[in-house]
Amino acid sequence: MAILMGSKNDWEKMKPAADVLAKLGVGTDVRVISAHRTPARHHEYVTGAEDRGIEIFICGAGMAAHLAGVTAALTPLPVLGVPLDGSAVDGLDALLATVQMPGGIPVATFAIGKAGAKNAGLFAGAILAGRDESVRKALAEFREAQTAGVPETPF
Ligand code: RP5
Repeated sequence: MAILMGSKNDWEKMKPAADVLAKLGVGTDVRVISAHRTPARHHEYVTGAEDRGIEIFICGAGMAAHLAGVTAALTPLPVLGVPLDGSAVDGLDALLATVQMPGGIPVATFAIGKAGAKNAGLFAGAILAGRDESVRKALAEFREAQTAGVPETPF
């Protein structure tokens, strides 16, 4: 599982993806790779990923967020895009840049920011759960614990 982000400044917002995958027992390779600032690193990492056993990409970026889309252009593997806030328009730019892919190059786009990162991690786990019994069990336990942690009243 690869978790890519456009800047080291994105890590705090992308960490929930790594945290939830750790809870599911799924290892992650976390990298700072920018479609704009490090295009050669991006190309090399993504095109060699399948041979290194990467099955899914989670890509988080802010502003003109092309990281997920360009990653999807370079690989047939599933790409989960997380638009990040922090810009002058609070992530709306990243949301549109991530979600508005042309037909033929799919990116599954999640909510802006930390909630999107967490859900991308859970969604990646759900993909793996189709063939991995231990991830399936861990996901069920996560849901049970989450439900049990919701109080019946706010007092
Ligand atoms: C994007 O530009 C990054 O994903 C980040 O969210 C944003 C700003 O990057 P920094 O200037 O903080 O490095 O490429």
